[in-house]
Amino acid sequence: MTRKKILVTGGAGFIGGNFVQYMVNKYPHYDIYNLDLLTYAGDLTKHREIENKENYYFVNADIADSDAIITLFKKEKFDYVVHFAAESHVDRSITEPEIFVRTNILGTQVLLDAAKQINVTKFVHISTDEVYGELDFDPTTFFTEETPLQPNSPYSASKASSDLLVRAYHETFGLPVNITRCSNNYGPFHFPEKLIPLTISRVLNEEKVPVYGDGKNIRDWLHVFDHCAAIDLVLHKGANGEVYNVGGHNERTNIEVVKTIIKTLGKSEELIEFVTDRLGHDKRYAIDPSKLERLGWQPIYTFEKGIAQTIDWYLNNKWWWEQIISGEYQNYFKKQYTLENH
Ligand code: NAD
Ligand code: TDX
Repeated sequence: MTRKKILVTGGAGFIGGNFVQYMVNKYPHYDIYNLDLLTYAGDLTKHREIENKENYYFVNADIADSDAIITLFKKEKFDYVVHFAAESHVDRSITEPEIFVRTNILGTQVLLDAAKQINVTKFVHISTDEVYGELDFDPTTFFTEETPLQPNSPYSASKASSDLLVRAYHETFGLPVNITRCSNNYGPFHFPEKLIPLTISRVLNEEKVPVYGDGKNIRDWLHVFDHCAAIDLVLHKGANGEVYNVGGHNERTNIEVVKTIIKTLGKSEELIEFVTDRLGHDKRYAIDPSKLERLGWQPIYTFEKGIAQTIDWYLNNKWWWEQIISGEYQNYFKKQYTLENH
């Protein structure tokens, strides 16, 4: 089999990290390069089981540093780029939008330019369903690939901007690209600022769980392992220039998610604390993934199976998340929330 070089950006984060592990294990004849700046969201301890494998490499770099990126691309001549690196937390984009513009927009443009210069075989850009804006609560409506982009937060606006740049590099320069737009991921190594790992870690520590507004906003939950399989398929089989939506068929209100976690862990619902709503809080996301299903993808995880596996993972891997919530994260949490008992 032909040896390939694959650059994964943001491979020290949640989804990129799972994807790096999936690819290193599945394709021993591919060299997987994990490029990451190691911001607050990136950590390499998650890779202790693969870090000594012969087909795994780590590069510490900033995707917005064009000199470093061009030099690296010219040296390594990557075949494929799978681009996850981003500022990814909506709440942080409300308080610090500037870094979202730099990393998500400028960083993507720098990577596209470098990919164009070395003629990569494929550039897969990992985007989000949030670029489509929000749906109302009518359960028969879904985001399709044709839904207009109407991002509502600085985060989703920066992701939509990067999607448009990816499209433009395909239309203008013929760069072979795909864009994937997925729903909310969950699973191992999910950073505990996001709803599911925040709830699991706080419930395990008997701390209050902040639920925004009335808790009735709906998200569609996609297990990260199903997402990795989807990206693998798009990387190898996606038609150039196409967008693929990735969704889990698992819509839940936030309060249902929180109550499920509390019940599974045998704790009291008194831990729930309704707090001030997020500004511009999108009501509902839901995906029509039929285009990707036609390419050959089906999710394996129901929400019930996935959340049980995820809770088990957090119970068995306290070494990972306890080190994270004991550091700088404490300052973030205090700034973000005004709960009585934290
Ligand atoms: P994450 O925040 O867990 O990880 C992001 C990674 O990018 C971190 O390792 C960080 O160090 C790295 N990074 C940040 N800025 C960088 C820079 N300038 N240069 C190099 N590396 C940098 O994010 P995630 O949840 O794994 O999301 C990955 C991608 O998937 C993002 O593009 C996000 O928009 C998209 N996405 C995420 C979800 C989700 O539910 N988490 C859903 C839809 C789409
Ligand atoms: O403390 C909280 N309380 C709460 O009620 C947090 C952190 C969140 N929420 C709500 C807000 C959302 O309706 O839970 C829902 C999920 O919130 P997040 O985990 O912050 O995810 P979301 O804003 O939906 O965005 C996620 O999915 C799409 C990822 O963070 C994005 O990167 C991705 O693009």
